[in-house]
Amino acid sequence: MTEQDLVAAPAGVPVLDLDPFSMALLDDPYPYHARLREAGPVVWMPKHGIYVTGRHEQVREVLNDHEAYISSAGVGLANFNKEPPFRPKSLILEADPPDHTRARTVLSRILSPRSVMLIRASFVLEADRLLDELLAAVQAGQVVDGIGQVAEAYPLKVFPDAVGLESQGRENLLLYGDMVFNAVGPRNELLARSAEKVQPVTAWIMAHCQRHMLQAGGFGDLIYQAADAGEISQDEAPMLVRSFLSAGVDTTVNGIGNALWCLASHPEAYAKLHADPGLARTAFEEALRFESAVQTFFRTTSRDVLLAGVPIPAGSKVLASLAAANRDERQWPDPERFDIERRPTGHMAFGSGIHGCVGQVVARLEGELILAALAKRFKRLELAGQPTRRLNNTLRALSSLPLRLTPA
Ligand code: OVV
Repeated sequence: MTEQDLVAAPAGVPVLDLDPFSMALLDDPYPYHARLREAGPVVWMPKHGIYVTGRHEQVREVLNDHEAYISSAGVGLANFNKEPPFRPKSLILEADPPDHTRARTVLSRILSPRSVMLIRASFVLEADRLLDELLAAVQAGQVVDGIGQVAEAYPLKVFPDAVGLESQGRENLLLYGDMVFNAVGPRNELLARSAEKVQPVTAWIMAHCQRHMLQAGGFGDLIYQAADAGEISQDEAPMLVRSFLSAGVDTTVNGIGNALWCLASHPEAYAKLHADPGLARTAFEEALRFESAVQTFFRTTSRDVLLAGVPIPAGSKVLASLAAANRDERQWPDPERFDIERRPTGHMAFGSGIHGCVGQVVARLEGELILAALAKRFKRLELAGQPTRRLNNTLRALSSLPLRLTPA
């Protein structure tokens, strides 16, 4: 008998006896998402002793009521009030107001639309440089791997450059992201496998959060300047740089990778994008809705709450499926259709509320620029073989995406 078996099913809540973190459901989550939405506005999963919601209205409600649904007890399955966190808690992700507010204020300013305008030109230059290289490779007859050569290559160049990180060792950012996002799930095989490499990778990350490792004027240095100004303490600065390095790369890599997969599997959508590269921004947005890079986050109830009339006791873990909400037929007309002319305002891929992605201006910039650069150079983008998945407890990720590209 496991600990989970002891958690009795609460009365009046539909029960769904599934493990959303099993390999099978991570590999193909959409039939499970449909069952989740259908079963009710909130369901009980005995396997992990959690409440789960996959409808847009309730996901939005959970994320927007940060007093009832707190983050300081962790945004994964683990309840930090009962077990120690796997790493020192993030000062922004795993915090509630008022602690959260100070960190958020600093990061919001560093990643604001105004400040991102200053890096736009360099992001444009790099997208063009990378895609010119890709065009040359295609003209030389190569099949392209959309993940390695585009989805990983571009964010791994522009984002760490913007943070002010050295070029050496950036592959650690992908390994660290894989680990941090696996740690949002249960202690399953996936977490065990990514945690095997935890020590050297964490050591590299933490070393690169130090001030002397960060180029003056970059996002990392700007955090230390905020500490100099007394907005945060000197001890908090490296921890906030860690947030950039945790959340800033694997997310955009998979956002872009998934967008390429969507376009490769919907030729009519790519044809539209090629005809009008100005659609790049909404195409990226629709890909975020359709194949959300970050699939889920948890909250913990701070008190007894009612969600869609369902009573949830204090101290419960609530799983919000951003990805299921993004295909909720109650919210979206024809949700299973990938339509780059849809304006999917209100999608949950960046979350919502006070914890909504603070880097979304940068993420959208990367997605827009890489898709526009691609659309301008190639008239067709097709699958050249079976893509392979990289299973992760939280990320929807591919490890390879063979593409046949036809120059315009
Ligand atoms: C995985 C993740 C998402 C968002 C923020 C952070 C981590 C953080 O470390 O602050």
